[in-house]
Amino acid sequence: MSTMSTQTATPELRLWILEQAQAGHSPDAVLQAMQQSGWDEDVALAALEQTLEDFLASRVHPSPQPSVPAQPAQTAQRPPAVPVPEPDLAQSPATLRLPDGQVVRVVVSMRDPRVVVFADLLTDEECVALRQLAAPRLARSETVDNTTGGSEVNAARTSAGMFFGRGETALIARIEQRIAALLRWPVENGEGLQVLHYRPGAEYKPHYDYFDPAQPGSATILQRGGQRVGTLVVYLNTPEAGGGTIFPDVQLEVAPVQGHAVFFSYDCAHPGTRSLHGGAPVIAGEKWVATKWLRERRFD
Ligand code: PD2
Ligand code: ZN
Repeated sequence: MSTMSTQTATPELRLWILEQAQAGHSPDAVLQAMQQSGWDEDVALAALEQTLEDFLASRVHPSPQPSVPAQPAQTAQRPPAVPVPEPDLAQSPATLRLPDGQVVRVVVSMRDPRVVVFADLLTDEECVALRQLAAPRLARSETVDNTTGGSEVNAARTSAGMFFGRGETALIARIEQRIAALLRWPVENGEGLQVLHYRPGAEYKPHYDYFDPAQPGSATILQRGGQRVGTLVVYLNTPEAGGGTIFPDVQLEVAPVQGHAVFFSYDCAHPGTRSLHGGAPVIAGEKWVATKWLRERRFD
């Protein structure tokens, strides 16, 4: 840090930062608000970056897994299973007609890990509109180096992202209702939609979306809505090449196609769920996704 300061980030400040990010405010806006309420710029920036980094790290980043053969599910110390979102596929339907009239096709259904690929979840118009709404609010992918005053690309963050507030616009509310009906999970248990934008070469390294209870930051995060129990990644465009969503434990790759979506659930915070997944590098073109994370309880 270039400035000595006696100010430090309190747990309350860190929680506030996370809430602002979840509510859809850009890091720049959060930084500005912190400065307006008297925080030194360097301290505010450091607290902001550390809090967001800790938040990301609280999702487990394992060492690379052997690619073959698939590991048997780990059962030791596996916490008890909790209810998870689940589409109504009991009769193996080819399509699901949702209450708003959207007819979604079921493309792939896998039991372990629980993964379902849908086509036609969003219309082309909805995908375009979401991209346009998100684009001006994407977080910068560069971080300022306080010692040199220059900027550097953070290697761990190769995509840019933003959060919408839940029900923020009529379009967002309609999409959230559609997802709730598809996955039979209350709208209130969903986090705000996150939009990510990847450029060529950008990727999302394999990770689990649940919060690691062993991480110090997790207790605070889990107070609001409990654990994540399911993820829906919706593709908002079709990259020219690359950018699939991969599940390394079962060597599955889902092709990103505009309007399609991949759903996966995890009934406990344990690698035995085989929910390890990542975004493969984009080879050509760009990639846009909207992610909806589903919590155990109301996420208010
Ligand atoms: O963009 C993806 O394919 C992807 C991959 C892994 C998104 C996420 N995780 C996520 O948003 O959690
Ligand atoms: Zn993920």
